[in-house]
Order: sequence, then C-alpha cells, then structure tokens
Amino acid sequence: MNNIRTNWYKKAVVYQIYPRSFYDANNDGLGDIQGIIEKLDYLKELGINCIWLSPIYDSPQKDNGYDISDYEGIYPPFGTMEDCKKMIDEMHKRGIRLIMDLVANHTSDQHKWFLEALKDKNSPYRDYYYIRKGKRNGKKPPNNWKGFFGERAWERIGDTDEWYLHLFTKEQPDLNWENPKVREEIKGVLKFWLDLGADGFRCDVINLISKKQDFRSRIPLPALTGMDAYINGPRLHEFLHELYVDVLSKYDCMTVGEAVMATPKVNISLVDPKREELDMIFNFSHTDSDNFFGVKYFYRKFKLTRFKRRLNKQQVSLAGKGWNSLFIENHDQRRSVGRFGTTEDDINSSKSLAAAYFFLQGTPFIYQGQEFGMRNAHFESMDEIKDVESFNVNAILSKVPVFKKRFKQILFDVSRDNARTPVLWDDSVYGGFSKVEPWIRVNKSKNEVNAKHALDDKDSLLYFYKDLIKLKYDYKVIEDGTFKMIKIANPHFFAYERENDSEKLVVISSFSKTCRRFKYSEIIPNSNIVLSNFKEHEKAFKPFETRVYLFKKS
Ligand code: ISL
Repeated sequence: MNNIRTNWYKKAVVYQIYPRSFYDANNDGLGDIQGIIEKLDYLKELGINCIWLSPIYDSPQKDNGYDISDYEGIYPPFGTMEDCKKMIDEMHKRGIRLIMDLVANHTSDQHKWFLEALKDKNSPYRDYYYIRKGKRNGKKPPNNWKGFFGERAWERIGDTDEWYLHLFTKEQPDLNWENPKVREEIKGVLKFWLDLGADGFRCDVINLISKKQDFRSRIPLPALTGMDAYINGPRLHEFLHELYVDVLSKYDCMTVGEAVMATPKVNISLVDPKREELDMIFNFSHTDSDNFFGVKYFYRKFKLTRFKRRLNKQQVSLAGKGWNSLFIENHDQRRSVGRFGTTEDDINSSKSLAAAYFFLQGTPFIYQGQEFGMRNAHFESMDEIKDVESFNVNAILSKVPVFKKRFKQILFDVSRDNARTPVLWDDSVYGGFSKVEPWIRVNKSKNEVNAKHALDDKDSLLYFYKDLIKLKYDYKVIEDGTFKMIKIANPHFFAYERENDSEKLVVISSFSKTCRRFKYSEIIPNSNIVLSNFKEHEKAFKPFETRVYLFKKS
C-alpha cells in the first residue's frame, strides 16, 4: 500500500491543553478557544510543534468534556466551529499540529443516540449501548462490575427492569462497539476531524472499548470489579485495526491511546507497527509507581529506583519494536513538583526530572504549566474541589473505616483538580487567567510561580524546557538511538545512554539533596556537555544537578 503516513510524531514535542483552565479570553471564568489562539505565540516560542487538546466538543460537562453530547459540535462557552477552524489554521500557520481527544468508549447521557435509545424500546440506537435486564425482576444490576470512579457500573433506566453500563459516571454510558453501526459512526467522527485539519487523536481509555460479552459477575475486588471483562477485551485489536485500515491509514496522522493498566505485553501489542493499530500509548506504570495496584488513593512514598525500573521496563520492552510516549503529568495526575523526587523549593529538582524523562526513546509530552513548574493546589476543603471523580470516590471511601480519618487529606493530595487549576500567566488577582473569578480556585503560589515570572528569568524552568525541546530536534540520536539505563540500582541518580552509529547521548540527573559523585568512565566533568542546569561542573554533582553529554563518533 502507498503509505502516506510520514510518522512525523517521532519528531514531535506535544503540549497538552486542558481548555477550561488554559486561558479565558472572554472573561467568563472559563478558558476558551480564543484564549488558545492568543497563547499560540507563547507556545511557538517555547518550541513545541504539536498540541493535544482535551475535549472542546459540546457536552454537559459532568466530566469536564469527557462526556460528549455532540462529536461534531463545540461546547458554546468554549466558542464556535468558526473559532475552532481559525484555531487550527493559526496552529498550522505556526507549524504546530493538532491532535484532538477522541472519547469513544462512552458518550454523554445527553447524546442524541442515548436519548433516542431511552425514548423508544425499538429504536436502532438502543443497540448503540449496553442495555441489559437486571437481576431479581430488574431491581438489581445485571452483574457486580464496578467502574473507574468507585461506583457500580450499571444504572437503572427509570423504574424499568433494564440497566445500562457505564464504566465512568452514570452520565457516561458505554458505547457498544460490537455493533458495526457504532464503529461506522466513530469512523465518521474521525474523518470529520481529519478533514477539518486535525492531525491525529489522543484516544481516551481506548483499551476499554471491547467487553467480554458474558456479562457475568466477577470476584469482588477493592476497585474495578469486572476489569478482566472490560480491560483489553477480546475484540480490542480487531476494532483498532479496523479504524486504522478504514480511516487512519488514509491520513498523515498520529494516534496515542490512553491504555489503563497496560502491561509491557499489552503495550507492544497495541503499538507494534506491523499490527496497524495505534502509534503509541500512554503507559502509566511509572506514574503509578507511588501507589499500590495502580490505585492512586493507596499511595506510598516515592522511590526513585522503583520509578526508574518501571520506565526502564517500558523502554526495554518496546526497544526496536514500537514507539513510546513520554510524560510525567496530565490533567488526571497531580503535578510532578513535589511528587517524583522533586521539591517545591528547589527548581533544579524539576530540571533534573525534566532532563531525565525528555530524552528517553519516544515522543515527549508537556502538560500546561508543567514548563514553568506549576504546583499542586494544596486544597483545604471539599468546597474547593470540582472533579466528579473526587466527589464519587469521596462518597464511597469516606465510609470505609480505615480511610475515615485520613481520607480527606489523601483526596486533597491526589485529586485530579490539582492539575486543573487555571494556568498562572502572571501574578495578578486571578493569575492572569481571567479578569473574573475562575471556575476553580486559583493556585495560591501565583506570586512565585507564573509564566511571566519564568519568562523574565533566563534561569527558569521554562527556559530549560526550551533548551530541552531544541536539543530534541537537533540530535537524531534522541529519535533513533538505542537506550540503556546506567546504574539502575543507584537511589540518587537517573542516568541513561542513547546511542546510534554517529552519536552517543548520556543523561545524568541527580535527585539528591547533597553533592554526590557518579562514577561513570566515559564522562569528564566539563567537556561535551550540551545542556545542564549549572554552569560550573565538578567531579561531584551538585544537589539536583543534571548534565546532558553528547559524544560524536568519528
Ligand atoms: O484519573 C484516573 C484516576 O484518577 C484514571 O483512572 C482515569 O479515570 C483514567 O485514566 C481514564 O481517564 C480518561 O477517561 C476518563 C476521564 O475522566 C479522564 O479525564 C480521561 O483522561 C473518562 O472519559
């Protein structure tokens, strides 16, 4: 087949925008599309060349847009389709590509398909969803499955004997991908956006789209009962391949799938180019290294060696076979400052972490505000929290005796809202995000941590990210070099080599609060350093010093 796909994603640096918190151009307290347009020059200057835009589609916003009521319409407070076209145009003019968020495991309960399905028992839309008879004359759900926000995965339809499946909130009914008509509809959505100019998709919870069809109860688990039936279901690969063949292969686009709880085996099966499914996935094994069982509420102390081992596993298992995504933050994760061995009082720790993840093999992603070190929100009351997940989990876990006392604090620490406070553009009253009070409270650190402050200081994290991005484009070895972790058991350093026929790149990042030596034969402290957060280098690394060495082979 004549392949029109250029795999441009291998040269991409992607910046994620969570629109409701990015920039409010019309001063209604909510970010918007015009706000994105206004900040494109800032992003161009940062150096990124691709944007992943979290959902802007029409939606009742029960889950901040991850509950879509019209895949081809824009949520009016964010703007119009005309604004959207202008935004795509302005991005492309600046050499920035756009990947849209494809939320196709579920729709909103206000989507016309679901409304039609409920209205009429004979409607063809009924089979777009999983609607099943309940047990005990319909009074009990069809099985004991639980969803991602802690609740049971079924909602009764009025006082009928039927229930529908929802793996997220009850306002997000799961689509039935077994139905070929559903797959055609989703292909139509993909085509619509690609024809409009989108360059690809971040595919929300994509490894949930196929479910085992027995719908039997499973052994109850502390979380996600039934997961063996709905994670990596039997027809997952077939459905993805179908999307690829019928749509994705026909455009020079890219896909990154969000894959929950992906093992290395699942990871490679989704991104092996020979299988023609996805280009890469988000694998959360490293971000989950500070919790038990992949459940963030069961959190534990961060350990650099655990974090490294998990990233190493991702890298090694895909080496030479498939592409990686590289990330430390997104809109569902709390901020990395103060999380992955970094501290709020030493910006060098964020620089050290940034260099550590940025030059691994794969496409780096930066989440809005990460580039200048936005911090967690430090919530103090439930009134400050807006996320439906936090509410639903709070309602359940606050009743469990072992959680009772500590649970609120855990919730404040790990709530997804930590990443969703407005981007701090300056130190004005609402952090330069808006002139009116935003939809969620402004981060209290606005006076110390904001984009303006970072732009005024050549030593800021932002300029360091700028340098990282530039290096990523400059050296081919970052794209195609082999990967080798160095001294993986060392608890103070994150170090690795990338090597191809002509170059070798070595990254050594200290995560130590004291000066330490890192014995490694090939380096001489002051030569071949292409990037560092310190100007002078001695044998010992200063606290949180990072050095990137580049050796040319003759
Ligand atoms: O955020 C999580 C845990 O706190 C994850 O379990 C998250 O729910 C999961 O990664 C799926 O996330 C995606 O789909 C959700 C949406 O709420 C998230 O924002 C989105 O990234 C449902 O569409």
